[in-house]
Parts: sequence; structure tokens; C-alpha cells
Amino acid sequence: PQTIYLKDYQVPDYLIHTVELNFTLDERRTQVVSRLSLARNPNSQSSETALVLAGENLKLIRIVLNDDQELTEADYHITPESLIIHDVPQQRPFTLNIENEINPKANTALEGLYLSNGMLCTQCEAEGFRKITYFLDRPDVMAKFTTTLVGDKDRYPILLSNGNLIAQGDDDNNRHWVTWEDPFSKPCYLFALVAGQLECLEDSFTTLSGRKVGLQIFVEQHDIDKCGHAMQSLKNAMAWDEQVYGREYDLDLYMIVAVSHFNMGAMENKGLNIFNTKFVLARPDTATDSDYEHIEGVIGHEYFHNWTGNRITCRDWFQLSLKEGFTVFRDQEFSGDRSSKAVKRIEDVNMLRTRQFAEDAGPLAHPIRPDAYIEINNFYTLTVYEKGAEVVRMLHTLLGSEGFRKGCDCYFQRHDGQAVTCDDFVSAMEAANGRDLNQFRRWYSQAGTPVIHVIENYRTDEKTLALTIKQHCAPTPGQPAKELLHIPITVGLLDKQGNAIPCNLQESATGNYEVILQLTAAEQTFTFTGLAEKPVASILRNFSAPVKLTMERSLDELAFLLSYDSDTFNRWEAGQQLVGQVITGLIVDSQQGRPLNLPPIIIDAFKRVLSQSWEDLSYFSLLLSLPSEGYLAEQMQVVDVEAIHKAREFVVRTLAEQLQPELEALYLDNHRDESGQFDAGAIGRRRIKNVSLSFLSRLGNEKVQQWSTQQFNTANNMTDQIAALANIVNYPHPAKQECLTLFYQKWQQEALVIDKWFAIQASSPMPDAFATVVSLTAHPAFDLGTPNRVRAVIGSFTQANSLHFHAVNGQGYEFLANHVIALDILNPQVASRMLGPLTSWRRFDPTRQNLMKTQLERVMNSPSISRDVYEVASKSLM
Ligand code: BAL
Ligand code: ZN
Repeated sequence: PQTIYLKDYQVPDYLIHTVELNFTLDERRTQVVSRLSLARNPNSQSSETALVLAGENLKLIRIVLNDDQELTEADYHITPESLIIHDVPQQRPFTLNIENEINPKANTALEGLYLSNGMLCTQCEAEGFRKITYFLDRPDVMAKFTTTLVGDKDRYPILLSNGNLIAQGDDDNNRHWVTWEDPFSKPCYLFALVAGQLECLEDSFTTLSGRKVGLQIFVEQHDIDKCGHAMQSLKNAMAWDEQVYGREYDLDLYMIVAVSHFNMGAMENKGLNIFNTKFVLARPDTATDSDYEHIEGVIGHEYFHNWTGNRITCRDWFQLSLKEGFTVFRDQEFSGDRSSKAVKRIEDVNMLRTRQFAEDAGPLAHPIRPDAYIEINNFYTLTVYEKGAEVVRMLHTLLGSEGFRKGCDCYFQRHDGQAVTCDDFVSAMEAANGRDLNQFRRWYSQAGTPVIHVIENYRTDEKTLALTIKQHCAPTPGQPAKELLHIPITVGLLDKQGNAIPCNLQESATGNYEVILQLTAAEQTFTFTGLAEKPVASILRNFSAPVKLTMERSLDELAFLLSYDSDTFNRWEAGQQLVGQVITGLIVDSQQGRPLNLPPIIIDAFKRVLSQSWEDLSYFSLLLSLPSEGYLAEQMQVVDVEAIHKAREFVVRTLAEQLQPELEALYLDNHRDESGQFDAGAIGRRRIKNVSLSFLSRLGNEKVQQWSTQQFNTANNMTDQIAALANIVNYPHPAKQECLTLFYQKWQQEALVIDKWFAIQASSPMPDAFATVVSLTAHPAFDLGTPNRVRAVIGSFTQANSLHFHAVNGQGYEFLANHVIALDILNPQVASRMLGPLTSWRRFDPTRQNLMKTQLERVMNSPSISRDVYEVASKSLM
């Protein structure tokens, strides 16, 4: 397979101004007629005159040039990936009418036009449009689309595409047709069509300037009672973008369609978002509080793309983070404003540090703007999205809210209607703020997680605290030497009583209680003055940069910050480090066969947290949560999944034993059923209740087992029911099989709930987990063709069950390779994602390394390997 390089970017040789599409819809034989108006691009840098259109899996019927010249086989050449027309007009615009056929039913890759539960739908980002018709399938070719859909009235009563409905009518043979016109130029990756038997929830939103926008959410009939939250989320997102960014919606209609078979979370097609059902459907008894939050976040994310992605799009796919990093930052801030900023920030950082940091330290590490790819679908990564969002957040931190908003306004004003680069975004920030961000730009081109080391030096005689900060970034594939980055480090100081004290830097005494240090050199010293006693420094507040911070900290100092830091992120972080340090020690004890002991400072710290009264109960529940096994693995040179699990479980169980009365009281205090209540208070009470139940479940006593059973049987909301079931499945419980059977029988018609049923069993730490997961893949409801189900079973086992996936007999690795090989034939994009856990083989002991490599090699040698899987497997073996 061929590698594509950013350095080879050239403007398109031809431009497409308008596209008229006509689809005659059929499950097996959809006819596509495309009329393109084209012209040679005056800026083309090439002397090549042939027109090369992308196209895959298409049956070409006819091509007509300028309405009168039907091309013969001598005029063009077809390859598996393109249509090359040798001779087209160079000096004047011309038209091409292309007719082709496609088979949506055979499309198991779910890119282009495909079938989901009888409904026809599309996914075109990144390069799916070429599976619909021949086209210049690249984001810098922007055209105006008019789309006519013709279909059977009974099978396809609803016919949707981008923009506004401009005409409709009846045809012969019980068929009808509609024509949609999108007034905005767009790249073809934003094209969408949907046809099927769908129900619609309707509402409206009046924009700041008084325009009424129709809002429609389309779902399969049995799901119409699960759309209310998505609709409310959409209205909240529309209002938020007006308030925070001054951006209004631009069409008269905004449509969302939920489909059961979807490779991604959702897709921001202009005016017609297509969503994975997982991020639309919610009813209190079917969806958890986290599901509700994710739905709000993803609905917001796709809506925000209308400006950051659609109105201004990417010049090429290397610039993906231009729209994704920025839009993730926007959805994070939206969600934080809607619920708890503290909790949202911690959740986001937790994910970044466990999963993106691992990616950035592994064989597939790449900058947020990659410079080469084989298959672009492999670059919809945590790095491009989440680290990309952190980079935008650093700009926000460096420029302040107002400066950042000025930069955004400049970006929107300069580039509306264009396909641009990450560099254009930074340039707008510079221009609006009169700042030089040249060094900062390196964040876009450099992979790897920088390590920041801080050394403190307090001088009693001078009453100063000097922080000497060093930055270092280890080599990553293709980048042996790293450049110095511009890193904002937010710092606060606390006195011995835990009060905030002014942070007066030697060179600028502002009297502020927080300061942003600008680290630009390999080593810099920042000196704070006027400090009569040694303060406790709170460093990297709100996680002001995506870095690893190392610093000598005593357990006492961490416990102090856990009690007093006014920065909600660093307060939580102190607790994580405190427990993390102790677990790290216990891991070594466990490896060396020493008895495990929990230092009293941990129990005291938890006691103190438990004895305080907390307004934000979700935050309180995070303070009680231990670092995950994944995060702990990230801290180790050689990952030892068994020792991690043993040490962490020892700490949880000991805390449960030592704090049993407090945890029981907490459970009982928050035990009320508040089904259907989604205010922060009710959500927080459910979180606290379920965190306590999870601690107590480790005790294995009958009382707690009964609490779980009772909660499982009586809960009217999915949050409580699934939390109870998780405890029943994760720890010995006499009613386990009975509860699993009951749950399945009750929810078998609700695919998203059954995904939870699969996921819980696949991620269980119980000894029979592997046998269970094997039997789950033989369950009648398991289906390799449904990405959500694959993620629920294979994804949960391999990503959320390290203990059993990494079993030293290698059966977990073989299981994954078998499924990747089978899945790759159907859906390369999802297969390549699933392969991820094997790529980190270098992090394990030699035995596991060999076992993992053997399976990767097996995958590499499979005869039908896709470009997607080849890229991931080959790069991870390099
Ligand atoms: N653009 C692909 C899906 C998303 O990030 O919104
Ligand atoms: Zn996105």
C-alpha cells in the first residue's frame, strides 16, 4: 500500500462548481446519475491534463461530456480506485454526466451508501463518497450539491439529503421523489442521504437574530420515545454557540438521523447529521447518566462542526485536527458549562492520560497534524481529537478567554467558505492578538508527550521560592530529536493553613493568586518573592498542558493538597498521586512476594474526604475513585497486569474494610430512587451511591449482596440497574446467572441495553471471563456486522479487561487476532480499531511480547488484509 505525504500536497487540477445527483434507490442496485460542472483550476501546479476522479466498487454505466459526447472506452481508463478521462477541456468549463450503479446491501464496510436495519444511509468522511460515484473526493474541492432521491413509497417513505427540500412528487410504480438543495458549497465528505421508514420528533429553535430553524430527529419507529434528551441537547448547543462564539445556525432546517450500524459516533453532514443510535437514544430506564452526558456532548460536537468543520473545512486530511481538535475543545467546554466544569475536566484528562499518552508513546505515535498516512481512517485518533483539543485549550490559556475569542472571530471572518490549514488557525490567533506563536506551532508537528520536571528551592533568607522547570520529550517513530515546546504551566501557592497566597514573580509582581508560567527553554527558573514561609506549590493547575509532570512530593504534601488546593483539578490530582504512589509501591511488594500493607495516611485521607460535605457530588465521587488499572499501567516500565490488579484491588478492599460504616452510611443516605431526574444533584447522588456499593461489594458479605440484588430488581433507571448488575457480575454473587438472564429477557429488544449486557460480562475480572467472552461471541445476538456489538464484546474484553486479555497463556491475543482477521473482510475500519491492544506489545514482559507479536504477524499474513489493518499491524511491528 502507498503512503501519502503532507509534503506532497498540491492544489487540485480541476474544480467542481456544482453537482446534481439523482439516486434511484434500491437495496441491491441503486442507480446514481451525477452531473458535474467542472473547470481546470487556474492555480493548478501540474502539467498533467487528464482528469482523475476517485471511485471504488462502482459499476460504470455511461459518461457523457458536455451533454452531447458519450465517451467510449478509448476515452477513459478505469482502475480499482479511479476513473481517468484522458482529454477534457482545459480553457473553458465543462460538464460530465456519469451514470453508475452501487450495491448498498453488499457494503459491509459501512462507508459510502449502505443498509442499516432496512434503512439506506451514507457515511462519506473521510473517503466514502468515492464509493457512491466518481468524484474529486478531497476536502479542498467544494461544490454546491442538488440531490434528487427516487424510491419506493412504502420502503422509503422518508427521503432526506443536505440543505432545503425544494421539490417533491410522485412517480410511477408506487415511487416518489424529492429534491434537496444545499445552498452552501461543501466538500463531498459532508454529503449525506437517508431513506427509510422513520419516525420524526420535531421542534424548533429561534436564533439570536430571530430566524426560526426547524429541528427534526429521525429514528426507527420503536425509538421515538427516546429522542427528547437529544433534542434538548441540540437546542442547548445552538444557544451556547451563539452565546460563547457568536455563531448562529445558517440553514432553515437541522436534521439528525439515528442509525444502528455506524463506524463512528456521529457525522456532521451539512444540515443532516447521521448518528450512531448510541449518541441519540435515551430514556431513563434504558440509558445511564453517562449516556445522557455523552449524548449531550456528541450532539453538541456535531452541531459545533457546522462552523468549525463545515463552513470552514480542512484543506487536506492532514489538517483533520483543525476541525476535530477545535470542535472537541468546544464540546468539552459546552459540557463543562452544562454540568460541572471540574468533573468534565477530570474525565477528559483521565481519558487523555490513560489512552492518548499510551498512543503517543507507542509505535503509532503521530503529531496532531500527521505528516504521512496509508489509510486516513486510521488517523481519527485520540491524538488528533483529544490532544488536538488540548492544543487549542493551551491557546485559550495563553491568550485568555477574550483573546481566544478575538482569534476565533478573526479565523471565522478570514476563512468562511474556505478549506484551510492548522497554520491558518494559528495565524488568525496571532493576528488578532499581536502575538508570535511560532514556537507554539511545534505542537502541531511534534509527536510524543513532553515530560516536565520541577525542582523547588525555597530560600528563607530571601523569602523566595524558585521553581526550576525542565522539559524533555522522548523520541517517537520518525522523530529521533525533539524541539523545545512553548508550554503554559498554571501555578498557585498555598500557605501552611491551606490559604491561597499571591504569586509574585520576581520580574512581575501582579498580586494575582495564580500565574501562567511560559516554559519555552529546556530549563527555566521562575522565582516567586515575598514568601515568609515555604509555600506548597500547586503546579499544572487545571492540567494546563498535555504533559507528564514529575516532581518529588511527599505523601504528606499530597494529602495537604488533597485537603486544601482551591484548584479542583489539582485537588483531585493530589489524591490520585497519593494513592498512585502507594499502589506503585504495593505492585513492587506484590511482585517480590512481600505482604501488602496500606499506609494509614491513605485511610486518613479517604476518611477526611468522606467526612466533608460536598456540594458537587459527582466531584466527590471522583475524589473517592482510585487511579484506573490503565492509568497505573501507563506509569510502569514493564506492565504487569496481574500485580496491578492485585495491588489496586487490595487497596479498594482494605479501604472498604476500614471505612465500612462510612461507606454504608453513604450508600444508605443516597439510596433513594430518583428515576427520570437528571439534575446535577440526582446524578451526583446516584454516582456516590454506586461508588460506595462498588467498594462494599469487595467485602463479599450477604448484606451488600442483597443491596445489589435489591437495587437491580427495583431500579427504574439504567444507571442504578447496570451499576448493581456490574457488582453482581464482577464479584462472587449467588444470583449472578439469574440476574443476567432476567436482564437479557427484559431488554432483548433494546440493542443499546443489550450492548451493556455484553460489555459488563466481557470486562468482568472473574476467573471465568475468557470462557464467558468466547461464549458471548457464539451468542445469537452477537454480530460481527454491527460495530456497536463488536465494540461491546471484543472491545470491552481487550480494552477494559487487561487482566484476562493479557493472560500469560496467550489465549486472549489469539482470540483478538482471530476476530480481527474475520472482521477485516467485512469492515476494515472497525477491524483496524480493534487491533489496537496488540500494538502495545513492547510494554510487556518477553513472554507476552512474543505471544502478542506472533498474533500480529498472523494478522499481517492474512491473505485478505486491508490497507487499514496493514498500516496498524506493520507500523506496530517495525
Ligand atoms: N467527523 C467525524 C465525526 C466527528 O468527529 O464528528
Ligand atoms: Zn468531529
